[in-house]
Formats: sequence, C-alpha cells, structure tokens
Amino acid sequence: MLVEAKPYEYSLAFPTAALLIIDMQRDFLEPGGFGEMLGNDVSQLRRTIAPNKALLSAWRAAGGLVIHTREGHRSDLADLPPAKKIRGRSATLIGDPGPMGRILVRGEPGHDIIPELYPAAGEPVIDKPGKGAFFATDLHAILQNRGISQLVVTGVTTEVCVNTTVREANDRGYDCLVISDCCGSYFPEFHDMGLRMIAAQGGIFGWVTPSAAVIEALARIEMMKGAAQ
Ligand code: C5J
Repeated sequence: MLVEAKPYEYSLAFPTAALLIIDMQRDFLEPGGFGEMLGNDVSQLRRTIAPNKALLSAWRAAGGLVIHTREGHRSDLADLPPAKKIRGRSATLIGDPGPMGRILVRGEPGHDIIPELYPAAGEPVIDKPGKGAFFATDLHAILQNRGISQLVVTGVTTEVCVNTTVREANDRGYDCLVISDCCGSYFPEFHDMGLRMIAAQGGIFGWVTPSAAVIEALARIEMMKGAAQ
C-alpha cells in the first residue's frame, strides 16, 4: 500500500511492518517529571500524545505488531556507563531520587510509559540502556523472528532516541517510515532538522510522513480486506 511521504512514496507492506513507539515515558512527558525538572517545556512532547493514540488505535485495529521502548537502567546501575551518568554535570543524575522515583531506573514510576499509550497485553516492551533501541537489546531478534522488515517509528525525542534508532535500523536493513506529528523534541528546531536529516539525500535514513497518511493507508487496507471476504 503506497503512503505519501518524503522524499517519495513509501510502500507499506502491512504484515511485515511494525509500529515502534520510542520512549513515551512519564519522566520525559509528564508535568512534574524529570524532563520538566531540567527546565524543558514538556508541551513540546505532549502534543505528540493525541496523534500517537490515534495511530496506535488504527494500527491495533488492523492487527499490526506494536513494539514499545523505554530508556532506563538496572536498579543497581551496573549497565550505566560512567560517561553517561556524569554527562551534563546536572545536580540530579541517573539513579538519583527524582520527582517520580529514581531517575531512569527500571520499575520506577517515572520510567514507565504514559497511561495514554500504555502497552497492551502481548505487545513487546524493549528496555534499552542507550539512545538506540538496537543497542544491548533483543529488538533485532524479535523483529527477525516475526518477519518484520519495515518500521513505522514514533516517539521522543526526534533528534536523540528516534534518530539514533532509525540510523541503527537503517544499517540493519529495515525501511523506516518516521511519523512527523507523532515525534517530538523539547527543541522545535531540532525536531524539524531531525526529520529533515532522515529524508534528505533521497531518504538516506528513511521516509517521513504525518500520521494521517498512515491512518488513511490502514483504512484502505481494511477496506480491501473487507472486499475480499
Ligand atoms: C530520548 C533522551 N528518549 N533525549 N532520550 O530521546 O535523552
């Protein structure tokens, strides 16, 4: 099914495509969380919640695979590189007590996915210690085992974990379609540039399109399924 996209149309092969939702975690998105505590404007990320909900609901209704990721570390911090811990010279570091439990530690309230996009039973959740969802995780194995070759990617932040994951996926042979209104950054200019970098040079890392284009393609797929019955 063809989807209008930049730099050119994306050929969505629905059963072999997965929706990959990156790090829609309470500490990044919720007022009073770690992101806001650092002085970030969380409304820049929160505007992605409604379009993600609509896309997730359409994707689930069409029976597609959904995978969620969360950035965070073991409670003993054994997987936290010292360089990552001290980067930024913040007064509050990963593992320290924060407004929603220990910062970026698995099992803490702030580390969990926001209720609006909470994973359904059976949807894999990838706990990743880094920015990219392929680094030190079983994501590639899960995708290979399910025969997935295309990733429809959403989440936060556009220029950090979304971009890193798309670049990792590109090098592993996946065709990534990044959903512009379902990704967000605390810095609007980084969001815009992050999307432009993906689609530049003939789609050097992938394709970019708004959620409406995918939802419309899913409706066409459902219509064709209905007509075939
Ligand atoms: C993500 C970050 N998820 N910005 N993390 O992008 O540190």
